[in-house]
Amino acid sequence: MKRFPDNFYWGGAIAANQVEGAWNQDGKGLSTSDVQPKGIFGGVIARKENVSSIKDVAIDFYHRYPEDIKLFAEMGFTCLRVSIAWARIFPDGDEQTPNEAGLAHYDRLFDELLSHGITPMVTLSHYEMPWNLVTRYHGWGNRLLIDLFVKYAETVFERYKDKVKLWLTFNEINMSLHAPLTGVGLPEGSSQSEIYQAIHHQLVASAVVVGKCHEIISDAKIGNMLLGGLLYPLTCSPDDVLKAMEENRGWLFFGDVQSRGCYPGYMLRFFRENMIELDITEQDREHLKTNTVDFISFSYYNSGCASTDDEIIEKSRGNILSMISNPLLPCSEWGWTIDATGMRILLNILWDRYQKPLFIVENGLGAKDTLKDDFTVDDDYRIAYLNNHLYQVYEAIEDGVDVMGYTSWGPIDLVSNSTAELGKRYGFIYVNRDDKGHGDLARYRKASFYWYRDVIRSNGETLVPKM
Ligand code: BGP
Repeated sequence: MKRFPDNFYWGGAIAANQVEGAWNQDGKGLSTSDVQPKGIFGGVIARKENVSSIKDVAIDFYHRYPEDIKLFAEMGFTCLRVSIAWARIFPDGDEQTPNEAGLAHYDRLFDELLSHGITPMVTLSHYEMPWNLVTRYHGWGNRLLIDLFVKYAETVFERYKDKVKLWLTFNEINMSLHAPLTGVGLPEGSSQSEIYQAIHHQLVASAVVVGKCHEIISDAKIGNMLLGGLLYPLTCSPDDVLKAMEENRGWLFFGDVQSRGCYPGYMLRFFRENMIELDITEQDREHLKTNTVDFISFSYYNSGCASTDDEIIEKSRGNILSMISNPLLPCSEWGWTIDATGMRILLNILWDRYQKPLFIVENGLGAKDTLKDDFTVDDDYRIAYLNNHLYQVYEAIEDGVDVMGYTSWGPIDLVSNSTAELGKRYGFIYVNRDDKGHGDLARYRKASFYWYRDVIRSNGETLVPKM
């Protein structure tokens, strides 16, 4: 019989800056997300009265969360991954005391989830930080950020210790290499040395808060979060195979540090050969070594290819992550390769490498949906994508991989991270708002809503090998 483990977490994942809105309410400070209205690759604007962003209201989750959580509960969610907006707790990031209104908001949110039997999983930092930390301190380039982040983390651990037992440190921590402003608060065009130094500070901060979390909430589990940027060699030439290995290490290295507690030899070689001299103290090494994560979480949307052919590499520039498309696989409307088997491969790679429980905290299909006159949406393409990926999760579990749970990305439509569109929809729940901000924000159940409800109800038994 095809079953997922008992106590497998089923649910969805959202991030504060992509759903909440209320960008300047209840004392919230300006964040890096607020100054990037066109998404993380769209540049920075100066926030003035007359400049607005789709994220200012987003899907108004800040006010509508009780209604939305009710819908998640109707699907049978046992877990919802959310993030706390750091700038709601410490508006400028460097205050002595936290903003009580911000803390109270998340109290209400967690209470609401718990009252529906939904376990909150909280990301401490999901693609936003107080903007003041960028302008005043040079972001994570400044070692002081470690202390400021630890203070923020301790504050929320203390406050929510009875309510939240699952935590993640930094969302897609490896993304800083591609979007330095969003990841580590450094301007585009920063040098490799500056970026890796900022990343080092973030890795140390991540380790310190793992320790703090264990101290403050003895029964909590805390994980890291990687963008699973799985790459295959474009051909079977050993040079391409080696290139794919190296490029995969470019993101796996974050997991190596967070899970194994030190920089791997191949990174030391990379730093040496690229004249990158990091300021790593003895105390940093100690923190990394003693505070490794309890589990590994990751996002997986698509795979790509690696090649040593310059012409092919040149053509792929401009893609997010500059991934080379796999000629054998189809793509989404946004050009993201669709590769369900990659889910199984990735789960096995991470399990073989780390031997720690894995949690799939993002996966899904961004697509254009049509709301019909009867307020339903036929999103069979989304059902097929999710079914096929989830079936491969099942296969990986059969392979012996320890998988804690699955939270699909954007269970309710939300603002896209890369392009700030609302028309790129991931949800089981349709939100009536378009890219221009038109619409009354009403929520409607899509066909996938009922499909996911049945998957959860049957603990995976209704999944089929391929749709
Ligand atoms: C991940 C982010 C999410 C989310 C998702 C989908 O990289 O962690 O925040 O947005 O990708 O990407 P997009 O919104 O660009 O479609």
